[in-house]
Amino acid sequence: MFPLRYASEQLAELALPTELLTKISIYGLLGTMEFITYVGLGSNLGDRELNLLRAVAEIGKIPESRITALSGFYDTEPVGPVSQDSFLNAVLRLDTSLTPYQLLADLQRIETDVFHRERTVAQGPRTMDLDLLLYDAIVMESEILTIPHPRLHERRFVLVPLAEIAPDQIHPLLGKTMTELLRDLPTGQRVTKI
Ligand code: PH2
Ligand code: MG
Ligand code: MG
Repeated sequence: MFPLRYASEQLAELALPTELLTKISIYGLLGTMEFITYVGLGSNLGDRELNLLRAVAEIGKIPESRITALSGFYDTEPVGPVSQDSFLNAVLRLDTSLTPYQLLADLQRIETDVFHRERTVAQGPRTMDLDLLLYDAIVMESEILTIPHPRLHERRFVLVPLAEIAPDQIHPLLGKTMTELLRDLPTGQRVTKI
């Protein structure tokens, strides 16, 4: 399903960008390294609010990581090719010393083991979707992970909660803040704070 689960950690590390490897080795020498990441949460199956709260609690248990901000919860119109129920979306900030691949593995473990998520319809209904949106100022693209999240800047259901907790955060590829990206979005895509 996800090769990461079976790949050795060394192999996964090889695909990390030089910028991050440099930072890891320098901070490794100093004995501290922490990266600011943002994770998007979404649910449109079952008790959506309970699902989001549960996901926050589970993310709080990820090793070497701590939640340092949490947005409000937003009821959002479904976006994309699949006709489905409204989502509840939120974004949290996670300070971590895990690498992007380690963090991705933990997020996928929560989706699968805690929420028994079934990956049947692409972009379809799900009990829990956890997306790694931003990892520090890193830009990377591999088969299993693209950072920043490739559709982040087009989605009001991501940008509204992200701009709530990180208004001045710069998108490392587009060079604009989250507030600016949100301002640039065409109207539409209903997003309502609950
Ligand atoms: N996730 C999708 C597809 N469409 N629409 C909303 N409003 N919120 C989501 O989280 C969402 C979506 C696939 O990841
Ligand atoms: Mg998603
Ligand atoms: Mg996802």
